[in-house]
Amino acid sequence: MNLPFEPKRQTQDYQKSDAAHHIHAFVDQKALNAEGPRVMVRGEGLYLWDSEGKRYLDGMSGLWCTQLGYGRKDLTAAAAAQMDQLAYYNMFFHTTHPAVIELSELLFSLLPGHYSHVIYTNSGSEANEVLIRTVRRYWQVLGKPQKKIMIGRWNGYHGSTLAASALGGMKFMHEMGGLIPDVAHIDEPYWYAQGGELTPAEFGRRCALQLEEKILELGAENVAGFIAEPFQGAGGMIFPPDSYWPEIQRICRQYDVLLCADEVIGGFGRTGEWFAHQYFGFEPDTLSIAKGLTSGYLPMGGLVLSKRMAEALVERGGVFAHGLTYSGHPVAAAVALANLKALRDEGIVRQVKEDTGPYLQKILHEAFGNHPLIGEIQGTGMLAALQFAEDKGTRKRFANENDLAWQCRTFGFEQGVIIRSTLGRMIMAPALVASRAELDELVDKTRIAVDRTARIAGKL
Ligand code: PXG
Repeated sequence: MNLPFEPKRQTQDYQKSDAAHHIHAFVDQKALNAEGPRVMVRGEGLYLWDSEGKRYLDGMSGLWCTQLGYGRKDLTAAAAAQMDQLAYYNMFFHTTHPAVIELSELLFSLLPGHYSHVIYTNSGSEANEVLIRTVRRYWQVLGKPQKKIMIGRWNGYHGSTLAASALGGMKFMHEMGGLIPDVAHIDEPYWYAQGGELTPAEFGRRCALQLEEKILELGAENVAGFIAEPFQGAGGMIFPPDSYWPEIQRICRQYDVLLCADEVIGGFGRTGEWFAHQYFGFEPDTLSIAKGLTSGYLPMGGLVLSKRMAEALVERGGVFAHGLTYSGHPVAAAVALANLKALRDEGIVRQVKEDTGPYLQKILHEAFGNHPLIGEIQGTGMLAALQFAEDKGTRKRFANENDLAWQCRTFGFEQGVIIRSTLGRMIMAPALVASRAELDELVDKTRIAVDRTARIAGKL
């Protein structure tokens, strides 16, 4: 075994105990128990090692979150120092603490000037739970308590808790445990799959106009907000056509509907801008954040509010009936602060925008621009999606695209690279600190996995 450490136990021993105690995310647990999960034991930079000593280039930043990669000693040190000084306190009953204050000062120095306040949570799901109550409270304070309905999108993802999954548009999630009242959905702007004969620009506008139709159907006086990811992440790393966001913004403003951007994946430099809405050029009223806020080193999320909303809630709202034990947790805040400092002071976000991001997109286009299996490449910064196509001319997708993508992901693992599959799309979101050499390795290994998949699909 070629390990930079001694695993404490045998892989099968871990797997047996894992099967005895865990229900894993989004998987048939019985099938997983039969197969046995990979046991990940160490991370350094962009690399992970499993308990068998196999090394992987992590092309997904964990779950889109390790902006700085693994093993950053400055983050470890920040956590240890904060634990020594004040391991826990809270923001209840008229108290606060320096760690959370310093984090917020830095956070708002990185955000556009029209945001001022944040409600911290432990996760992205919680950020979106808080969103629903906060948006409704805002309209109550403005004397419009009937404005309660949230509009989301089919195939959007906003988390796994009850209300967050209801905002999302994953029907198979709605079927497990139900929806909540006062939530509606419109179509996703997935041109490749659903655009038909329309140009991307026409399709983008058509999808945006669905929002207007839905608002008119429900009555603008009843609609509180529209929530969407600037680009869909879990739904397949889908970028909307350029015509989409300007039209969505116009509609939200016209009907006095809050525009709520879920920046859980897009935030903290992923696109080469600090936040994805800046990349797409629109101005949301709220931002849901998590993941890259701490580079995933500790759980932390939040709901960022515009000055306009915060002013109404603070000056006219009275008691805000909400609070989480771990909101603004000092250790998570100290790690987030160290993380954001590193992203800023080491010029990492700028590097993604000016150097490594364009480089990744260039080598992807070289490797897959004419690939027989790939119909479209989307991406920017440290983000990319490869769309499988059975017929590139007509954009026909494979009937078994899900199986093919899963197979491609498995080939990737065999090759020592972790890429994510969704319905017919392969996704990459490597750490923002990836070097050109690591990006070369990511694309080279992905190419081998995609070629093997193309052979199975009869395309090579
Ligand atoms: N919003 C968005 C846009 C997300 O992507 C959440 C909210 C929920 O965050 P928490 O912290 O509660 O998980 C997410 C999470 C995947 C994948 O495979 C994506 C997520 C989580 C796990 C897996 O693409 N996104």
